[in-house]
Amino acid sequence: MSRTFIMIKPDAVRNRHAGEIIARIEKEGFKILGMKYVKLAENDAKEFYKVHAARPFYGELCRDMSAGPIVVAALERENAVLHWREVIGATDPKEAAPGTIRAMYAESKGANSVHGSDSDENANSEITFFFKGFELV
Ligand code: DAT
Ligand code: MG
Repeated sequence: MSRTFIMIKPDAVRNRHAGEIIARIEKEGFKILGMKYVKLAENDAKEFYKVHAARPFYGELCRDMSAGPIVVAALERENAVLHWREVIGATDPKEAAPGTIRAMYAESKGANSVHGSDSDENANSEITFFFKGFELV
């Protein structure tokens, strides 16, 4: 068993897809260790996405990610990181495979509905960013 960290981004919450995405989490066999509904300040988004600080879209990304409420969750499953990346699809919804969350719901490469950790190491640090130990059940 391994863990991943996921976010339902502001565009998906605004477009009322949060419930369908949570249903997909359950259908894909993930155990929900922790989940909450929060709104990031722009500085929180800057800290979370600091690995992308040098990329041209960093400012827009941090503004978009703090523009409205999000759902954050720590999930457990066999191969959690890889499986969730398969379920969400490519970063750009135009390149995302049919049936993936981004193909179904994303508006654009920036407003792409969901986040998923890219490694076990980053999953653990992203979970720690949002959750205290007692919030993981
Ligand atoms: P992913 O979310 O698929 O792991 P990433 O880590 O490369 O993608 O980038 C983080 C987020 O930044 C991504 O979900 C949306 C945004 N982003 C990435 N590339 C972008 C681009 N070329 N233009 C606008 N936003 C972009
Ligand atoms: Mg990434």
